[in-house]
Amino acid sequence: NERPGAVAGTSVAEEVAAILSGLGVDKAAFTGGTRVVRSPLTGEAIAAVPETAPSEVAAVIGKAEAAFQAWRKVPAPQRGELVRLLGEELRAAKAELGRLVTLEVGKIVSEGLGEVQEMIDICDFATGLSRQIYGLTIATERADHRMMEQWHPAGVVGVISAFNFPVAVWSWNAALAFVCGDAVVWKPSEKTPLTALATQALFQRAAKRFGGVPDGLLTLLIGGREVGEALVDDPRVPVVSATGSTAMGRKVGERVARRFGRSILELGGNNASIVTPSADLDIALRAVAFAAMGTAGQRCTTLRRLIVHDSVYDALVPKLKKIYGAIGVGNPVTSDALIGPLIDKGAYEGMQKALGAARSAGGTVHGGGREREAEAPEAYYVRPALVEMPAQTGPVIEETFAPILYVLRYRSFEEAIALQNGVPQGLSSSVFATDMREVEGFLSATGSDCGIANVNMGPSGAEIGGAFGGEKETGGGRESGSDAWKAYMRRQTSAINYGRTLPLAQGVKFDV
Ligand code: UN1
Repeated sequence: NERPGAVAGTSVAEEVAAILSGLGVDKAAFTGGTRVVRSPLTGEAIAAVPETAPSEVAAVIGKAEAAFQAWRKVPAPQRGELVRLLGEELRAAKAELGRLVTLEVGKIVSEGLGEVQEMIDICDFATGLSRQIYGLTIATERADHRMMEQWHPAGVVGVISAFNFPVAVWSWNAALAFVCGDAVVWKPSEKTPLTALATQALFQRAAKRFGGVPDGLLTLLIGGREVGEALVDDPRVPVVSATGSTAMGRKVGERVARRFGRSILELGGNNASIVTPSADLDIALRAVAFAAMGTAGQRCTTLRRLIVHDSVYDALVPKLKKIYGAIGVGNPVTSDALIGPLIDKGAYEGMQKALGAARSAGGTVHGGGREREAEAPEAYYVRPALVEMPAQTGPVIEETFAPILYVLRYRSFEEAIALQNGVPQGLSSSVFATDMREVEGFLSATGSDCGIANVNMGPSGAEIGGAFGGEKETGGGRESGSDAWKAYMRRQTSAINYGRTLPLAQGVKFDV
Protein backbone atom coordinates (compact mmCIF):
# COMPACT_ATOMS: atom_id res chain seq x y z
CA ASN A 1 0.00 0.00 0.00
CA GLU A 2 1.27 3.42 -0.86
CA ARG A 3 2.03 5.68 2.06
CA PRO A 4 1.41 9.09 0.47
CA GLY A 5 3.40 12.07 1.65
CA ALA A 6 5.93 10.00 3.55
CA VAL A 7 8.76 12.02 2.05
CA ALA A 8 6.68 15.15 1.54
CA GLY A 9 8.37 17.11 -1.18
CA THR A 10 11.95 16.29 -0.26
CA SER A 11 14.25 14.36 -2.57
CA VAL A 12 16.24 11.54 -1.03
CA ALA A 13 19.41 13.62 -1.47
CA GLU A 14 18.00 16.48 0.59
CA GLU A 15 16.84 14.19 3.34
CA VAL A 16 20.22 12.47 3.45
CA ALA A 17 22.02 15.83 3.66
CA ALA A 18 19.73 16.92 6.49
CA ILE A 19 20.35 13.74 8.47
CA LEU A 20 24.13 13.87 7.98
CA SER A 21 24.32 17.53 8.97
CA GLY A 22 22.08 16.88 11.98
CA LEU A 23 24.43 14.14 13.14
CA GLY A 24 27.38 16.49 12.86
CA VAL A 25 28.95 15.32 9.58
CA ASP A 26 30.80 18.14 7.84
CA LYS A 27 29.21 19.02 4.49
CA ALA A 28 32.61 18.75 2.79
CA ALA A 29 32.66 15.05 3.71
CA PHE A 30 29.69 14.24 1.46
CA THR A 31 29.62 16.87 -1.27
CA GLY A 32 31.97 17.68 -4.11
CA GLY A 33 33.89 14.39 -3.91
CA THR A 34 34.66 11.82 -6.57
CA ARG A 35 32.63 8.89 -5.29
CA VAL A 36 28.98 9.27 -6.22
CA VAL A 37 26.61 7.50 -3.85
CA ARG A 38 23.20 6.42 -5.14
CA SER A 39 20.12 5.48 -3.18
CA PRO A 40 18.85 2.08 -4.29
CA LEU A 41 15.32 3.32 -3.50
CA THR A 42 15.26 5.55 -6.58
CA GLY A 43 18.69 5.23 -8.16
CA GLU A 44 19.28 8.95 -7.72
CA ALA A 45 22.65 10.38 -6.72
CA ILE A 46 22.48 11.40 -3.07
CA ALA A 47 26.06 12.41 -2.28
CA ALA A 48 29.55 12.75 -3.73
CA VAL A 49 32.10 11.68 -1.19
CA PRO A 50 35.80 12.60 -1.26
CA GLU A 51 37.94 9.47 -1.34
CA THR A 52 41.10 8.44 0.45
CA ALA A 53 43.97 8.01 -2.01
CA PRO A 54 45.82 4.68 -1.68
CA SER A 55 48.97 6.71 -1.00
CA GLU A 56 47.31 8.27 2.05
CA VAL A 57 46.53 4.97 3.76
CA ALA A 58 49.96 4.56 5.37
CA ALA A 59 49.60 7.91 7.14
CA VAL A 60 46.12 6.99 8.40
CA ILE A 61 47.46 3.74 9.81
CA GLY A 62 50.32 5.65 11.39
CA LYS A 63 47.80 7.84 13.17
CA ALA A 64 45.86 4.79 14.31
CA GLU A 65 49.05 3.16 15.55
CA ALA A 66 49.87 6.24 17.63
CA ALA A 67 46.34 6.22 19.05
CA PHE A 68 46.73 2.55 19.95
CA GLN A 69 49.96 3.24 21.85
CA ALA A 70 48.04 5.58 24.16
CA TRP A 71 44.70 3.74 24.28
CA ARG A 72 46.23 0.45 25.43
CA LYS A 73 47.28 2.18 28.68
CA VAL A 74 43.71 3.20 29.54
CA PRO A 75 42.23 0.58 31.92
CA ALA A 76 39.75 -1.69 30.15
CA PRO A 77 36.68 -0.66 32.25
CA GLN A 78 37.39 2.96 31.30
CA ARG A 79 37.61 1.93 27.68
CA GLY A 80 34.23 0.33 28.27
CA GLU A 81 32.91 3.72 29.35
CA LEU A 82 33.69 5.10 25.89
CA VAL A 83 31.71 2.28 24.32
CA ARG A 84 28.87 2.88 26.78
CA LEU A 85 28.76 6.50 25.66
CA LEU A 86 28.78 5.37 22.02
CA GLY A 87 25.76 3.21 22.85
CA GLU A 88 24.04 6.27 24.34
CA GLU A 89 24.72 8.30 21.21
CA LEU A 90 23.35 5.47 19.08
CA ARG A 91 20.22 5.28 21.23
CA ALA A 92 19.68 9.02 20.84
CA ALA A 93 20.26 8.89 17.07
CA LYS A 94 18.53 5.58 16.39
CA ALA A 95 15.75 7.09 14.27
CA GLU A 96 18.10 9.17 12.10
CA LEU A 97 20.77 6.55 11.60
CA GLY A 98 18.17 3.84 10.95
CA ARG A 99 16.54 6.08 8.39
CA LEU A 100 19.92 6.68 6.74
CA VAL A 101 20.43 2.90 6.49
CA THR A 102 17.08 2.70 4.71
CA LEU A 103 17.97 5.53 2.33
CA GLU A 104 21.48 4.30 1.54
CA VAL A 105 20.89 0.52 1.46
CA GLY A 106 17.16 0.26 0.76
CA LYS A 107 16.24 -1.75 3.86
CA ILE A 108 12.68 -1.54 5.13
CA VAL A 109 12.20 0.86 8.03
CA SER A 110 12.09 -1.75 10.80
CA GLU A 111 15.25 -3.40 9.48
CA GLY A 112 17.07 -0.07 9.28
CA LEU A 113 16.14 0.53 12.92
CA GLY A 114 17.00 -3.08 13.75
CA GLU A 115 20.46 -2.56 12.37
CA VAL A 116 21.03 0.33 14.79
CA GLN A 117 19.54 -1.73 17.62
CA GLU A 118 22.15 -4.39 16.85
CA MET A 119 24.84 -1.69 17.30
CA ILE A 120 23.35 -0.60 20.61
CA ASP A 121 23.21 -4.21 21.79
CA ILE A 122 26.86 -4.89 21.01
CA CYS A 123 27.85 -1.67 22.80
CA ASP A 124 26.03 -2.92 25.90
CA PHE A 125 27.72 -6.29 25.53
CA ALA A 126 31.18 -4.73 25.10
CA THR A 127 30.69 -2.40 28.07
CA GLY A 128 30.07 -5.43 30.28
CA LEU A 129 32.92 -7.28 28.64
CA SER A 130 35.30 -4.47 29.57
CA ARG A 131 35.20 -5.80 33.16
CA GLN A 132 35.41 -9.44 32.11
CA ILE A 133 38.59 -9.60 30.07
CA TYR A 134 40.38 -12.36 31.88
CA GLY A 135 42.83 -15.16 31.36
CA LEU A 136 43.47 -18.38 33.24
CA THR A 137 45.73 -19.42 36.05
CA ILE A 138 47.02 -22.84 35.08
CA ALA A 139 48.39 -25.63 37.29
CA THR A 140 52.13 -25.94 36.80
CA GLU A 141 54.38 -29.00 37.14
CA ARG A 142 57.16 -26.97 38.81
CA ALA A 143 57.27 -26.35 42.58
CA ASP A 144 56.86 -22.76 43.76
CA HIS A 145 55.79 -21.59 40.35
CA ARG A 146 52.69 -19.95 39.02
CA MET A 147 51.59 -20.06 35.40
CA MET A 148 48.99 -17.77 33.91
CA GLU A 149 47.81 -16.20 30.75
CA GLN A 150 46.91 -12.59 30.10
CA TRP A 151 45.17 -10.89 27.23
CA HIS A 152 46.77 -7.73 25.92
CA PRO A 153 45.56 -5.26 23.28
CA ALA A 154 46.52 -6.45 19.79
CA GLY A 155 47.08 -3.14 17.98
CA VAL A 156 45.38 -1.58 15.00
CA VAL A 157 42.38 -3.57 13.79
CA GLY A 158 41.37 -3.14 10.14
CA VAL A 159 37.64 -3.54 9.55
CA ILE A 160 36.39 -4.10 6.01
CA SER A 161 32.60 -4.14 5.94
CA ALA A 162 29.96 -4.90 3.33
CA PHE A 163 27.04 -2.82 2.05
CA ASN A 164 24.29 -5.03 3.43
CA PHE A 165 24.96 -4.39 7.12
CA PRO A 166 26.88 -1.17 6.59
CA VAL A 167 27.17 -0.20 10.24
CA ALA A 168 26.13 -3.15 12.45
CA VAL A 169 28.95 -5.41 11.33
CA TRP A 170 31.43 -2.59 11.94
CA SER A 171 30.06 -2.22 15.45
CA TRP A 172 30.48 -5.95 16.25
CA ASN A 173 34.15 -5.53 15.49
CA ALA A 174 34.77 -2.01 16.73
CA ALA A 175 32.94 -2.21 20.07
CA LEU A 176 35.02 -5.27 20.99
CA ALA A 177 38.23 -3.78 19.59
CA PHE A 178 37.83 -0.56 21.60
CA VAL A 179 37.32 -2.32 24.93
CA CYS A 180 40.18 -4.67 24.04
CA GLY A 181 42.45 -1.61 23.77
CA ASP A 182 42.79 -1.52 19.99
CA ALA A 183 42.47 1.28 17.44
CA VAL A 184 40.21 0.74 14.42
CA VAL A 185 40.76 1.66 10.78
CA TRP A 186 37.49 1.15 8.94
CA LYS A 187 37.04 0.66 5.23
CA PRO A 188 33.30 0.58 4.64
CA SER A 189 31.81 -0.73 1.39
CA GLU A 190 32.23 1.81 -1.40
CA LYS A 191 28.47 1.56 -1.84
CA THR A 192 27.72 2.80 1.68
CA PRO A 193 30.10 5.52 2.88
CA LEU A 194 27.33 7.76 4.25
CA THR A 195 26.20 5.55 7.11
CA ALA A 196 29.91 5.15 7.94
CA LEU A 197 30.41 8.92 8.05
CA ALA A 198 27.35 9.24 10.29
CA THR A 199 28.63 6.52 12.60
CA GLN A 200 32.05 8.15 12.81
CA ALA A 201 30.36 11.44 13.77
CA LEU A 202 28.44 9.66 16.56
CA PHE A 203 31.67 8.07 17.73
CA GLN A 204 33.26 11.50 17.84
CA ARG A 205 30.39 12.78 19.99
CA ALA A 206 30.97 9.93 22.43
CA ALA A 207 34.73 10.55 22.35
CA LYS A 208 34.21 14.23 23.13
CA ARG A 209 32.03 13.41 26.12
CA PHE A 210 34.58 10.84 27.31
CA GLY A 211 37.45 13.31 26.98
CA GLY A 212 41.04 12.36 26.23
CA VAL A 213 40.36 9.77 23.54
CA PRO A 214 43.52 9.71 21.41
CA ASP A 215 43.08 11.19 17.97
CA GLY A 216 42.92 8.48 15.36
CA LEU A 217 41.30 5.79 17.55
CA LEU A 218 38.72 5.43 14.77
CA THR A 219 39.62 6.42 11.23
CA LEU A 220 37.80 5.90 7.95
CA LEU A 221 39.16 4.91 4.57
CA ILE A 222 36.69 5.80 1.85
CA GLY A 223 37.56 4.14 -1.40
CA GLY A 224 37.77 1.01 -3.45
CA ARG A 225 39.96 -2.04 -3.76
CA GLU A 226 43.34 -0.33 -3.80
CA VAL A 227 42.63 1.39 -0.50
CA GLY A 228 41.57 -1.94 0.97
CA GLU A 229 44.73 -3.61 -0.27
CA ALA A 230 46.94 -0.96 1.32
CA LEU A 231 45.17 -1.66 4.63
CA VAL A 232 45.42 -5.43 4.27
CA ASP A 233 49.13 -5.38 3.42
CA ASP A 234 50.28 -3.05 6.20
CA PRO A 235 52.28 -4.94 8.87
CA ARG A 236 51.18 -2.40 11.49
CA VAL A 237 47.69 -3.94 11.29
CA PRO A 238 47.90 -7.23 13.20
CA VAL A 239 44.19 -8.04 12.82
CA VAL A 240 42.03 -7.62 9.73
CA SER A 241 38.34 -8.40 9.99
CA ALA A 242 36.67 -8.65 6.59
CA THR A 243 33.05 -9.26 5.67
CA GLY A 244 31.99 -9.83 2.08
CA SER A 245 32.24 -12.32 -0.76
CA THR A 246 34.32 -15.48 -0.65
CA ALA A 247 36.38 -14.16 -3.60
CA MET A 248 37.26 -11.02 -1.63
CA GLY A 249 37.98 -12.98 1.54
CA ARG A 250 40.27 -15.42 -0.21
CA LYS A 251 42.43 -12.50 -1.37
CA VAL A 252 42.37 -10.78 2.01
CA GLY A 253 43.12 -14.01 3.87
CA GLU A 254 46.06 -14.88 1.64
CA ARG A 255 47.59 -11.42 1.81
CA VAL A 256 47.21 -11.13 5.57
CA ALA A 257 48.64 -14.63 6.06
CA ARG A 258 51.66 -13.77 3.91
CA ARG A 259 52.74 -11.26 6.55
CA PHE A 260 51.57 -13.51 9.43
CA GLY A 261 48.72 -11.23 10.38
CA ARG A 262 45.44 -12.59 11.72
CA SER A 263 42.29 -12.37 9.71
CA ILE A 264 38.72 -12.72 10.89
CA LEU A 265 36.70 -13.64 7.81
CA GLU A 266 32.93 -13.61 7.48
CA LEU A 267 32.28 -14.52 3.87
CA GLY A 268 29.64 -16.10 1.70
CA GLY A 269 26.74 -18.08 3.04
CA ASN A 270 24.52 -20.54 1.19
CA ASN A 271 22.24 -21.29 4.04
CA ALA A 272 19.70 -24.10 4.10
CA SER A 273 16.70 -25.09 6.16
CA ILE A 274 15.40 -28.63 6.38
CA VAL A 275 11.65 -29.10 6.79
CA THR A 276 11.04 -32.52 8.31
CA PRO A 277 7.80 -34.53 8.54
CA SER A 278 7.36 -33.49 12.20
CA ALA A 279 7.73 -29.74 11.50
CA ASP A 280 5.20 -27.16 12.67
CA LEU A 281 4.42 -25.95 9.16
CA ASP A 282 2.87 -22.63 10.22
CA ILE A 283 6.09 -21.65 11.96
CA ALA A 284 8.14 -22.97 9.05
CA LEU A 285 6.16 -20.93 6.55
CA ARG A 286 6.61 -17.65 8.42
CA ALA A 287 10.24 -18.31 9.24
CA VAL A 288 11.08 -19.23 5.65
CA ALA A 289 9.34 -16.10 4.33
CA PHE A 290 11.42 -13.80 6.55
CA ALA A 291 14.68 -15.66 6.15
CA ALA A 292 14.50 -16.04 2.37
CA MET A 293 12.87 -12.76 1.32
CA GLY A 294 13.77 -10.35 4.14
CA THR A 295 16.36 -7.66 3.32
CA ALA A 296 15.60 -8.60 -0.33
CA GLY A 297 17.75 -11.69 0.12
CA GLN A 298 20.83 -9.59 0.83
CA ARG A 299 22.01 -11.00 4.15
CA CYS A 300 24.94 -13.36 4.57
CA THR A 301 22.49 -15.42 6.57
CA THR A 302 19.65 -15.32 4.02
CA LEU A 303 17.93 -18.67 3.48
CA ARG A 304 18.89 -19.81 -0.01
CA ARG A 305 18.07 -23.54 -0.02
CA LEU A 306 14.92 -25.16 1.35
CA ILE A 307 15.21 -28.92 1.74
CA VAL A 308 11.70 -30.32 2.16
CA HIS A 309 10.62 -33.84 3.03
CA ASP A 310 8.54 -35.46 0.33
CA SER A 311 5.61 -35.99 2.72
CA VAL A 312 5.19 -32.28 3.57
CA TYR A 313 6.20 -30.77 0.23
CA ASP A 314 2.66 -30.35 -1.05
CA ALA A 315 1.43 -28.94 2.26
CA LEU A 316 4.17 -26.30 2.35
CA VAL A 317 5.44 -25.30 -1.08
CA PRO A 318 2.13 -24.19 -2.71
CA LYS A 319 1.47 -21.92 0.31
CA LEU A 320 4.95 -20.53 0.04
CA LYS A 321 4.47 -19.83 -3.66
CA LYS A 322 1.34 -17.87 -2.81
CA ILE A 323 3.25 -15.71 -0.31
CA TYR A 324 5.98 -15.13 -2.91
CA GLY A 325 3.40 -13.93 -5.41
CA ALA A 326 1.60 -11.64 -2.97
CA ILE A 327 4.32 -10.05 -0.85
CA GLY A 328 4.69 -6.28 -1.25
CA VAL A 329 7.71 -5.18 -3.26
CA GLY A 330 8.45 -1.47 -3.38
CA ASN A 331 9.98 1.63 -1.89
CA PRO A 332 9.86 1.09 1.89
CA VAL A 333 9.81 4.84 2.53
CA THR A 334 6.69 5.55 0.52
CA SER A 335 4.87 2.23 1.02
CA ASP A 336 4.54 -0.58 3.52
CA ALA A 337 6.30 -3.05 1.22
CA LEU A 338 8.28 -5.74 3.01
CA ILE A 339 10.76 -6.16 0.13
CA GLY A 340 12.86 -3.15 -0.79
CA PRO A 341 15.15 -2.82 -3.78
CA LEU A 342 18.33 -4.66 -4.63
CA ILE A 343 21.42 -2.58 -3.99
CA ASP A 344 22.16 -1.90 -7.68
CA LYS A 345 22.04 -3.04 -11.29
CA GLY A 346 24.91 -5.49 -10.77
CA ALA A 347 22.88 -7.32 -8.12
CA TYR A 348 19.90 -7.49 -10.48
CA GLU A 349 22.02 -8.88 -13.30
CA GLY A 350 23.59 -11.44 -10.98
CA MET A 351 20.12 -12.58 -9.97
CA GLN A 352 18.90 -12.94 -13.57
CA LYS A 353 22.03 -14.88 -14.48
CA ALA A 354 21.45 -17.31 -11.61
CA LEU A 355 17.80 -17.77 -12.59
CA GLY A 356 18.86 -18.48 -16.18
CA ALA A 357 21.34 -21.07 -14.95
CA ALA A 358 18.65 -22.61 -12.75
CA ARG A 359 16.31 -22.95 -15.74
CA SER A 360 19.10 -24.58 -17.74
CA ALA A 361 19.64 -27.03 -14.89
CA GLY A 362 15.98 -28.07 -15.03
CA GLY A 363 14.60 -25.73 -12.37
CA THR A 364 11.08 -24.27 -12.42
CA VAL A 365 11.26 -20.56 -11.61
CA HIS A 366 8.38 -18.72 -9.95
CA GLY A 367 8.76 -14.93 -9.79
CA GLY A 368 12.14 -13.21 -10.05
CA GLY A 369 11.11 -10.52 -12.51
CA ARG A 370 11.76 -6.81 -12.28
CA GLU A 371 9.07 -4.58 -10.74
CA ARG A 372 8.33 -0.85 -10.63
CA GLU A 373 10.60 -0.23 -13.60
CA ALA A 374 8.33 2.44 -15.10
CA GLU A 375 8.24 4.60 -11.96
CA ALA A 376 11.85 3.94 -10.90
CA PRO A 377 13.90 3.08 -14.00
CA GLU A 378 17.20 3.51 -12.14
CA ALA A 379 16.18 1.35 -9.18
CA TYR A 380 16.12 -2.44 -9.14
CA TYR A 381 13.05 -3.89 -7.49
CA VAL A 382 12.39 -7.58 -8.03
CA ARG A 383 9.73 -10.10 -7.13
CA PRO A 384 11.51 -12.70 -4.95
CA ALA A 385 12.05 -15.96 -6.80
CA LEU A 386 11.14 -19.44 -5.65
CA VAL A 387 12.84 -22.09 -7.75
CA GLU A 388 11.89 -25.76 -7.61
CA MET A 389 15.05 -27.71 -8.44
CA PRO A 390 15.40 -31.36 -9.44
CA ALA A 391 18.87 -31.55 -7.87
CA GLN A 392 21.46 -29.53 -5.98
CA THR A 393 23.49 -28.44 -8.99
CA GLY A 394 24.58 -25.33 -10.88
CA PRO A 395 23.62 -22.06 -9.18
CA VAL A 396 22.32 -23.88 -6.09
CA ILE A 397 25.83 -24.46 -4.82
CA GLU A 398 26.77 -20.80 -5.27
CA GLU A 399 25.83 -17.74 -3.25
CA THR A 400 23.83 -15.24 -5.30
CA PHE A 401 23.19 -12.12 -3.24
CA ALA A 402 19.51 -11.76 -4.18
CA PRO A 403 16.13 -13.18 -3.09
CA ILE A 404 16.26 -16.61 -4.73
CA LEU A 405 15.10 -19.64 -2.77
CA TYR A 406 15.92 -23.03 -4.29
CA VAL A 407 13.57 -25.78 -3.14
CA LEU A 408 14.70 -29.41 -3.08
CA ARG A 409 12.93 -32.62 -2.04
CA TYR A 410 14.36 -35.30 0.20
CA ARG A 411 13.28 -38.71 1.49
CA SER A 412 15.66 -39.72 4.30
CA PHE A 413 17.09 -37.51 7.05
CA GLU A 414 20.63 -38.59 6.09
CA GLU A 415 19.97 -37.38 2.56
CA ALA A 416 18.76 -34.03 3.92
CA ILE A 417 21.91 -33.57 6.02
CA ALA A 418 24.08 -34.51 3.03
CA LEU A 419 22.31 -31.87 0.93
CA GLN A 420 22.57 -29.30 3.72
CA ASN A 421 26.32 -29.87 4.02
CA GLY A 422 26.92 -30.44 0.31
CA VAL A 423 27.94 -26.88 -0.59
CA PRO A 424 31.27 -25.07 -0.19
CA GLN A 425 29.86 -22.49 2.26
CA GLY A 426 29.15 -23.09 5.95
CA LEU A 427 27.61 -20.06 7.65
CA SER A 428 24.10 -20.76 8.90
CA SER A 429 21.46 -23.48 8.83
CA SER A 430 18.25 -24.59 10.45
CA VAL A 431 15.89 -27.51 10.90
CA PHE A 432 12.13 -27.48 11.40
CA ALA A 433 11.29 -30.53 13.51
CA THR A 434 9.58 -31.58 16.71
CA ASP A 435 11.01 -35.10 16.61
CA MET A 436 13.86 -34.82 19.10
CA ARG A 437 15.94 -37.44 17.31
CA GLU A 438 16.02 -35.27 14.22
CA VAL A 439 16.55 -32.06 16.20
CA GLU A 440 19.47 -33.49 18.14
CA GLY A 441 20.82 -35.28 15.08
CA PHE A 442 20.89 -31.96 13.24
CA LEU A 443 22.80 -30.32 16.10
CA SER A 444 25.20 -33.26 16.61
CA ALA A 445 28.73 -33.69 15.28
CA THR A 446 27.30 -35.55 12.28
CA GLY A 447 24.60 -32.95 11.63
CA SER A 448 24.90 -29.42 10.27
CA ASP A 449 28.48 -28.39 9.47
CA CYS A 450 27.72 -24.67 9.83
CA GLY A 451 28.82 -22.07 12.37
CA ILE A 452 25.16 -21.40 13.16
CA ALA A 453 22.54 -24.15 13.48
CA ASN A 454 19.01 -23.19 14.55
CA VAL A 455 15.89 -25.16 15.37
CA ASN A 456 12.35 -24.16 14.41
CA MET A 457 13.47 -20.80 13.10
CA GLY A 458 15.27 -19.57 10.01
CA PRO A 459 19.03 -19.21 9.60
CA SER A 460 19.05 -15.39 9.62
CA GLY A 461 18.55 -12.74 12.26
CA ALA A 462 21.12 -13.83 14.83
CA GLU A 463 21.42 -11.99 18.16
CA ILE A 464 24.72 -10.36 19.08
CA GLY A 465 25.28 -12.50 22.21
CA GLY A 466 26.45 -15.55 20.27
CA ALA A 467 29.64 -15.88 18.25
CA PHE A 468 28.77 -15.10 14.64
CA GLY A 469 30.51 -16.74 11.68
CA GLY A 470 30.90 -19.96 9.80
CA GLU A 471 33.07 -22.71 8.41
CA LYS A 472 34.53 -23.75 5.04
CA GLU A 473 34.39 -20.98 2.44
CA THR A 474 32.60 -18.73 4.93
CA GLY A 475 36.10 -18.20 6.30
CA GLY A 476 36.07 -19.56 9.85
CA GLY A 477 36.02 -16.21 11.65
CA ARG A 478 33.86 -15.46 14.68
CA GLU A 479 32.66 -11.98 15.57
CA SER A 480 30.29 -10.39 18.06
CA GLY A 481 29.40 -12.30 21.23
CA SER A 482 30.62 -15.25 23.32
CA ASP A 483 34.44 -15.20 23.44
CA ALA A 484 34.94 -13.68 19.98
CA TRP A 485 36.76 -10.81 21.75
CA LYS A 486 39.86 -12.99 22.06
CA ALA A 487 40.58 -12.53 18.35
CA TYR A 488 41.10 -8.80 19.00
CA MET A 489 43.80 -9.37 21.63
CA ARG A 490 47.14 -11.08 21.92
CA ARG A 491 47.58 -13.87 24.43
CA GLN A 492 50.58 -13.98 26.71
CA THR A 493 51.51 -17.02 28.78
CA SER A 494 53.68 -16.29 31.83
CA ALA A 495 55.44 -18.61 34.28
CA ILE A 496 56.67 -17.09 37.53
CA ASN A 497 59.21 -18.72 39.83
CA TYR A 498 58.73 -17.56 43.42
CA GLY A 499 61.02 -20.27 44.92
CA ARG A 500 64.73 -20.42 45.67
CA THR A 501 65.62 -23.15 43.17
CA LEU A 502 65.28 -23.52 39.42
CA PRO A 503 63.36 -26.69 38.57
CA LEU A 504 63.13 -27.20 34.82
CA ALA A 505 60.04 -28.46 33.04
CA GLN A 506 59.94 -32.03 31.79
CA GLY A 507 62.47 -32.99 34.56
CA VAL A 508 65.42 -31.75 32.53
CA LYS A 509 68.68 -31.53 34.50
CA PHE A 510 71.15 -28.81 33.55
CA ASP A 511 73.45 -28.18 36.54
CA VAL A 512 76.27 -25.87 35.56
C1 UN1 B 1 25.46 -10.21 7.43
O1 UN1 B 1 24.60 -10.40 6.58
O2 UN1 B 1 26.65 -9.95 7.09
O3 UN1 B 1 22.16 -12.76 11.60
C2 UN1 B 1 25.22 -10.17 8.87
C3 UN1 B 1 21.77 -11.85 10.87
C4 UN1 B 1 22.21 -10.44 11.20
C5 UN1 B 1 23.58 -10.19 10.69
C6 UN1 B 1 23.84 -10.55 9.28
N1 UN1 B 1 22.17 -10.27 12.63
O4 UN1 B 1 21.05 -12.03 9.92
